[in-house]
Amino acid sequence: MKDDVELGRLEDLPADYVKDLTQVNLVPLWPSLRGVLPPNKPKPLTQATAWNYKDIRPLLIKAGEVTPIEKAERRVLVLANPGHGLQKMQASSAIYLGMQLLLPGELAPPHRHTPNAVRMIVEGEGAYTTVQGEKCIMHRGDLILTPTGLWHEHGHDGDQPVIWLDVLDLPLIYYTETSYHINGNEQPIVPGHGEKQYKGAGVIPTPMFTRSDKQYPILRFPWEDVKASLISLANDPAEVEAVQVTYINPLTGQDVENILGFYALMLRPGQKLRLPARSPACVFHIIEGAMSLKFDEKEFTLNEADTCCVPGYGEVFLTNQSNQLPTFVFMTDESPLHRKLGVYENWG
Ligand code: GTQ
Repeated sequence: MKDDVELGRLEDLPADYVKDLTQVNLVPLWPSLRGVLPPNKPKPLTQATAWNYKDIRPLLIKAGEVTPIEKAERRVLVLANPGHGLQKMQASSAIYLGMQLLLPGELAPPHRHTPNAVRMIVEGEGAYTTVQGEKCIMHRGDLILTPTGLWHEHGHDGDQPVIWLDVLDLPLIYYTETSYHINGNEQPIVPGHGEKQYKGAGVIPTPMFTRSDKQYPILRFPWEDVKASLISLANDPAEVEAVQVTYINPLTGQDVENILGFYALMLRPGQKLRLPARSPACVFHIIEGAMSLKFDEKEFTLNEADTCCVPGYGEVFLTNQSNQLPTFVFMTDESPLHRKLGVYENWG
């Protein structure tokens, strides 16, 4: 069957026939067949979209003035993709992005929920997230996990605003009608820090020859360690083109969370990098430096703390804006989800 064959439209059907169908909750497939199964390639709603931190920051600080934490629980401005409609609050089909503000002395109260979350710290010192009793200090560039079902609350002992980027798989969890939360009590702090226990990439703690069966051994990935890994990779071997690392669970070697994947990328001074067309949508967030990002006919300049989302199935061209300094980028995508669903593709 040729794709240029026009299928029958709803308007081609007798009106009383369509009415009879509707009456008993039936729908003809053929008027919608090309919509749900487009030829050769999906037609994503997700549009390549950038959000500049210089636009977000003053509006988020204003949110701190107009809405007390008690009236927000989480004081977040959502980075919404216009392709999905802003009210849907999604960056892509599976990814939610939000910028969260916590002011000195505030507490975003304890809860747990089915969506998985991570925080990428953007600005400020003195705040922390407690995850299942483990106190995770926030510094710029750190990644803190709050995987599905784990208790978490955010507190702030410092004296300046703290801002971070929330990345959740909320749109997918909401779509599957499995999204809910439970409020709880403040957690007693338990001793120990996963990122200290699992400090070396090649060794893990095995007291008395036993491995931990913790599902999430590392909850906080300090930026200084990730940055050092990137710089080391960039130098050995010096020819490696894409200087990229994946945040993994050291006990399984798999991605740190079930649905979204998290990565850090270093663009060498002056580097241009082409990323292949792959099925997952992808988010880019600048930790240090600046780059341009080109997708289809759109081109964005991304400076520190800027964030950009692109749909799947298209090449992405990144160019470091500096010939002297590296640029460091945090990335999120839907690869773990696509692999589990069996729909992951890399078109090269
Ligand atoms: O900090 O727990 O952006 O529950 C959205 C939902 C952040 C959080 C969000 C949440 C949180």
